[in-house]
Amino acid sequence: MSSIGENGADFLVVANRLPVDLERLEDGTQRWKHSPGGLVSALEPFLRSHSGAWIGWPGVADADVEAFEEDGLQLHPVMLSSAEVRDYYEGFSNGTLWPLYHDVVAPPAFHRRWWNAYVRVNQRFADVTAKVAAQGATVWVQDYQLQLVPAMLRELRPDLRIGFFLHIPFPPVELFMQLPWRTEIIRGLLGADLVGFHRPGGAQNFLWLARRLVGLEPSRGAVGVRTRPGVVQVGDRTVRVGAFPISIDSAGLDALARNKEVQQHAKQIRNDLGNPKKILLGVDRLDYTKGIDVRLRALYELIADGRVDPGEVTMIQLATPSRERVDHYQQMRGEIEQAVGRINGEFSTVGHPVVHYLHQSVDRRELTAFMTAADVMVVTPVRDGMNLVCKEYVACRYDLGGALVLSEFAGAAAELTSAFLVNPHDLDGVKNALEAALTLDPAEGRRRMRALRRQVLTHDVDRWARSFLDALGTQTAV
Ligand code: GDG
Repeated sequence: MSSIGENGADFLVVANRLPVDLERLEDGTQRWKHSPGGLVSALEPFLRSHSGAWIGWPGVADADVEAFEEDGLQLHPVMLSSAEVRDYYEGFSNGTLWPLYHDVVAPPAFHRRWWNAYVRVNQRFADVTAKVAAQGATVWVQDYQLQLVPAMLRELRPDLRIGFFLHIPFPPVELFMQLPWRTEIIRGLLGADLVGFHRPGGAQNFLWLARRLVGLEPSRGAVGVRTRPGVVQVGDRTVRVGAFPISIDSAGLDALARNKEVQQHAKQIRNDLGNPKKILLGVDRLDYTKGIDVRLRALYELIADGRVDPGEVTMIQLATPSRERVDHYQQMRGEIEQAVGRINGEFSTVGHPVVHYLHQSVDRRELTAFMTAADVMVVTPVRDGMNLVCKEYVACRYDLGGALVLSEFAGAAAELTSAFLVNPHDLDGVKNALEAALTLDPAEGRRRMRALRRQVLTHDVDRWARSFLDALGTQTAV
């Protein structure tokens, strides 16, 4: 680790979180630890292989830390006070935008104090970026926490090339229109040269809103905003809009799954579980959008109906702790733990619980071993921008074993059409798909997995980043 020199960076990622978390230890010292999450998993392999800077919050309130360099990557921490963590992060980002953008599966709350903090923090991110970017640099702003940054940054640094990518769904117009600050958000995003979404539907929603909220309101001072497919004309500036489905480090994961120690560990896991006939696996941040309750309910009913033998089937549900101070998350955690308790209480025998529930995070090797051991991966979100877990499972199955049950409401469903696709609101449909996956003919399973792997191995995170940066017209980073 070393401090930063005077030269500005040519390629910058701006995200709510740094790819490392600051940890305060009990003895008063602090250290950096790699932080989990979809965004970090997706971008890290790409960024480390290029030279660049990352601007983000270190994950601890009131931590005023100097910029530093790690493995050739400049890290610029942005400070948040505890009130800002509450209002900008837990409040507006995760209590307003997250539920609103995920089809209001939980009711979004609208508070002016949260919004004001969101504006203030976005401005701080823009200010730090404006300071550390070299002349003409490319800046890639990430995700829903920072939707005002593109316009704020353009105001400060018109020389920069600015891209924005949204990692969560961009909602239907009728839902977005609920947001009291809808026009400000659209104007914020229009500060970018390129606005990217996972799915074409999100891009279309955005184009419609740009025309409706900015183009048709001359009283707000819009300078002739016009849209056509994939393009918004903002005065003399052209903003491109498109779909860029994110992916994973497919080859890296394939190689890790082939590793002898990981394979040994996968065998050990099956052994530790008492060699069940079938292992079901769920891996999610503990989030109400992920449909963990749906799969537990389906499993409960399948056992109660006598269609699944609890002596033969074991489920591992890994639920990584997430946003634990946000109300909906606390409530949902209680409900999920109750559902696990109900299945185990009614159907387990001593020493053989049906569901192994882990509210903790495990390291990448162990996660890969879980995926290699699992006969059926169950991914049932009620709404998910993409979902990387299902792609990771496919990348691990070099043996063409395993089966994937996947929600139609995950962005990944558009690519992974050989999975058992389910509507998570249709419990009977989920039960049927789980049963079909558990009793899958091995030849049919290999056929499906081969098709899934063809997609995932040829469409990896590097290709995603390159296609976004090509569309942004960047030569520096690729
Ligand atoms: C957002 C969008 C979009 C989970 N537990 C552990 C662990 N993980 C890793 C997974 C995966 C990542 O975290 C989760 O990514 P997802 O894509 O499934 O979900 P979100 O966190 O909600 O991500 C999502 C994504 O952004 C990227 O654009 O796909 O739709 O919601 O990589 O493997 N990793 C380790 N231990 C764990 O316990 N090591």
